[in-house]
Amino acid sequence: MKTALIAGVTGQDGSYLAELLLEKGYSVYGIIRRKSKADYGNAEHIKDKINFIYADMTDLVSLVNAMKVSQADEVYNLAAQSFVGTSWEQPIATANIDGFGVANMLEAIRTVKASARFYQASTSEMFGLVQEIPQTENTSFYPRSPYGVAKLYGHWITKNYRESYNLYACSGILFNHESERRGKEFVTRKITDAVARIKQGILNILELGNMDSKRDWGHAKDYVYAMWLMLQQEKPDDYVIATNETRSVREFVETAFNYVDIKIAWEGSGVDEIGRDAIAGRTIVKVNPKFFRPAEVEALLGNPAKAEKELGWKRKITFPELVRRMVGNDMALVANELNCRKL
Ligand code: NAP
Ligand code: G4F
Repeated sequence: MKTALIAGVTGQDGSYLAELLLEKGYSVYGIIRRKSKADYGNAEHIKDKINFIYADMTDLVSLVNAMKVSQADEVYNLAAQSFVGTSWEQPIATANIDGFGVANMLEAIRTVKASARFYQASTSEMFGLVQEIPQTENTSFYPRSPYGVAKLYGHWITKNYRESYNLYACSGILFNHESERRGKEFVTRKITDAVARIKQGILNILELGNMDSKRDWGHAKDYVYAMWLMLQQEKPDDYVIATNETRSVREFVETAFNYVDIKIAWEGSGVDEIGRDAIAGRTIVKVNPKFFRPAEVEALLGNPAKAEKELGWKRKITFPELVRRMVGNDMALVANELNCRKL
């Protein structure tokens, strides 16, 4: 039986990865942060199957302990301050967790069990102001947020430890991936939650920032499988994981409302753009500049050809299916919330 240690097990990806590894018969250890009230986040439903270890990416001693206790064969670092917007409000914390935290984990592996295989959650945010379209493993980086800059350090220190110490260390350069478990601060879940609330009459308007922004959106369940594949190869390497399709935030809004039979009619432009319910006529989407970012990543499009060829990875869940699942899930959650209010 193999043993895995997942940092970030309470997050979106960590919970899907834990499910995958448990299905494969792994003994799974998960890093959890001490909070005033115990909170297993997205891993609540599998909490009895995971061996939790209290640790923090900013605390080397706790990561050394996590390695000693777990004796993990595979270590997945999915822990991060993962919201780009917050990285301007907490640039130093973001650097400490998303950047130096990776060095802490690599040092813990190197000193406790150098034979362990390591996965680092790198990101398409590192491409930022994109230098070519589509982006591949060879595209130059140009991060546009404190988050992107911190992640770039994590990416390079992973490569450096591979080259310096011959560690089996890989980075997955993952493009946006979403799911029913996505935090509501991210644009996709913010939209699907609002669609469900507007449809069920408890919200009037969805307020968004830059609707021209384009992303390459996949489903998290497909993407955690790629993480596992990366650690099963003969040699460690870095891979882009993406769908090779890009859509604007506006298209995501249209698709999501379409699943609850609301067609959007757009009017105006820039900060004055609004979206009306084409039948009822009322405004249900508008722009609020408070959601604009100090520097934006305008468009991302990833080419996963290397992962498809070398790992045999292929995404299964299409964009319409991703949106359908997220809207369906939020419709059910909101209906449940309304039922509870009536009781
Ligand atoms: P997420 O849902 O925000 O999960 C982040 C996880 O990190 C949570 O378990 C969180 O624990 C943990 N964490 C935060 N700070 C920590 C610290 N100081 N010490 C230990 N754990 C800490 O993020 P996700 O969407 O699953 O993403 C997983 C990873 O992939 C992240 O590194 C993210 O930056 C990266 N990534 C994500 C995407 C995407 O589109 N989802 C794309 C590329 C890369 P709490 O529950 O205690 O907060
Ligand atoms: O959903 P987002 O916040 O995701 P973003 O910034 O692309 O970051 C996510 O993907 C990265 C991979 O590229 C990960 F590394 C990172 O951890 C995270 O998972 O924003 C997507 C786009 C942005 O251009 C943003 O400006 O949507 C735009 N947007 C427009 N209105 C909005 C909003 N974003 C948010 N969060 N909220 C809005 O109201």
